Amino acid sequence: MPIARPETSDARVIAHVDMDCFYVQVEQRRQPELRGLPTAVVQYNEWQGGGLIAVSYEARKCGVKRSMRGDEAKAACPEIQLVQVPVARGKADLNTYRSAGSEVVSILAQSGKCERASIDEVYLDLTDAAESMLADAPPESLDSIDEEALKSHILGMSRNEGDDFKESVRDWICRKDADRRDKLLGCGMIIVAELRKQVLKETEFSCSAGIAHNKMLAKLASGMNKPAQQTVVPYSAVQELLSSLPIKKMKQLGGKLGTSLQTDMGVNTVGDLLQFSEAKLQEHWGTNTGTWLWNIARGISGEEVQGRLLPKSHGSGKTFPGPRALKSLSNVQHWLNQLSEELSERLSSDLDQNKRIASTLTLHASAFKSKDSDSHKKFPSKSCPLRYGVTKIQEDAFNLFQAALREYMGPFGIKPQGNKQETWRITGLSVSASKIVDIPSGTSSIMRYFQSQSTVPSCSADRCVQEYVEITPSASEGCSEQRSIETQAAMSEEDISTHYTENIDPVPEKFPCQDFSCQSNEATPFQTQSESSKGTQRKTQSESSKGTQMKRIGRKINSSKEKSQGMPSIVDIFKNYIATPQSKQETEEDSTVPSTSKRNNFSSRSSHSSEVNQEVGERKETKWGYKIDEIDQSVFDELPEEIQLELRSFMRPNKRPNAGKSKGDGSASSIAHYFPPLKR
Ligand code: DCP
Repeated sequence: MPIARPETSDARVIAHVDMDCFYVQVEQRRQPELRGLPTAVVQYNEWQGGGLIAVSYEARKCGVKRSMRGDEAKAACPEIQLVQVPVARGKADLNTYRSAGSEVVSILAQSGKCERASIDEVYLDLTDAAESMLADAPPESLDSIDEEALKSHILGMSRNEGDDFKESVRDWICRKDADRRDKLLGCGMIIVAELRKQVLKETEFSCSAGIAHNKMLAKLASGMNKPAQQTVVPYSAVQELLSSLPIKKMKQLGGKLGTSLQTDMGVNTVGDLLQFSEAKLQEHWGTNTGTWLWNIARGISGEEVQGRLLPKSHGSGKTFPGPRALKSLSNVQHWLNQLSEELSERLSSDLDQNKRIASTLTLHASAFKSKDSDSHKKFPSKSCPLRYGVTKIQEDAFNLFQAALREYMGPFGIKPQGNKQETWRITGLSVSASKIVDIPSGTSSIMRYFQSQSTVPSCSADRCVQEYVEITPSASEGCSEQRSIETQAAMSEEDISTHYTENIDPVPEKFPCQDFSCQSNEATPFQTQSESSKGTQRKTQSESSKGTQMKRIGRKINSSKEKSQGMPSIVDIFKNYIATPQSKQETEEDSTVPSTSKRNNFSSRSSHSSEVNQEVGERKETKWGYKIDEIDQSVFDELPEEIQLELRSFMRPNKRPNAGKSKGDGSASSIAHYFPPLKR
């Protein structure tokens, strides 16, 4: 079936740049003696050598995979070098990797509109740069074309046997009869090759790239030839690429919707979708999803590259799988304090470096109850206006938790069932700060800004605590006189369990390591294209003097010592201000998936893992089920998209209150009904 050809004037040049085995490269830069050796980065626990989260290409050649544990990797490749993820506050500290990613972004951002898509992925809109090149110095006019560009893989490029690869690429780039789209892609190839070389030179990191006319195709292409290579998708190659592309490999089709397309409609490749009319797809999947499917079958995607270099939110999370689940209020508070401290640090540095301020604090947790038919009930997420200062964040986070727990446990809290009381277990905690905006310049306006953000509280923190203590059995454990002893006891238990229980499951083990920073979809004044082209770190003189002022403020905000000494700080502005928890659950519970979905590979891993979990768990606590599907999704928001999608599809097997309804029902046709929206 012929593909509808969009207007030539729509031709854009989009690149997706993806770092190769990123954490490994960061560690190899830190320890150059590891370069060229089979290397893997592992989780910080020691159970079976820790879970692998990044594997070098040398190690991959020996059969080492990310799903393995350290011991397995050693068995497969005895000479493998295992490097532990840095740890801070009892959890993985990703700051090194995050900063390394920022180094790359600041180089790439100089070439055009740049969107930081995850910790190691960037989209670039190079249309303007390619058009300028085509106008001023088209490839055929160049004396020579860079070797790196000549090593590009061009999908669908015909080559006679014996032809020199690079010569063929040169001919393709310099074809006089090429259409404008291909000419622009040729320019894009040269620009991206140059950028990749620059990244390598300045950061020592290699990366791979995909170059195409839209984000979707560029992303597909970047993973096709790794490491350190680039792949181009000319318009003429789109149909062939998609015709053989398994449906689940397509972005956003890795989960339930993809499975349902396979089982309900016999669609195995993206190309198979071409047999259905738009109306038919809409009839089956609703208006928006139907149109979206019709478009992707033709390689059409209108998604713009967002000018966004800074994260949209900051967060810190940790999971407590299996027997490590938290069971006392004091233990929860201990971990919330750690997470809040990290969050506060990141907020201060954002304020310091970027002059940005966040206004909403959100608490997410995942939990299960000991004996409840309603055990799938989700632990509600709660938000309140954010108050700066580590102790305030800790306080508010704990209050939010208690309010959420009260809601989760229901009006009675304790439900006598036989002689046993119902209790709760927390398997994941995270705190995040969102609604980040640039602050007005100057200290006084910052103060005004904060004052204007204050709202009248509807629920006092004390009341929340009080109510909570009244209703839950575990709350009694949180009484102040017991707290310190309990915390110590609980902590030593956590330490002990680390040796054999942490990260038993191959998937959730990633989460403790994934303290996250969500990415913004909204450009800020720091993120406009013109600003981007000046580089992320560049500031005008007046901006840097503002920066100095902000540094002072940032320090004040972060200093609880100063606060205790009674020095004025922004924190004091909020002294009469109390957190108002608001449930966020509804907005986050919008995923609707087809009922016909079957378990995917991850699901089978899950069931296996649960068994392992249970087995190991029984050694310590016995009988606590581990509900992996309730782990907070935001914890891994920083991971590459396809991994997020894969994990989401695995983690949300039961969330479909209205399954079936949306099918054939145009009114329930939003794509958001089929999978959770990416917070990007
Ligand atoms: N990561 C993680 N847990 C996962 C997947 C990834 O912590 N389950 C981290 C480690 C990776 C980084 O994110 O280095 C980027 O993930 P990618 O999927 O891009 O994989 P790599 O960059 O490691 O390898 P590749 O060269 O295949 O992209």
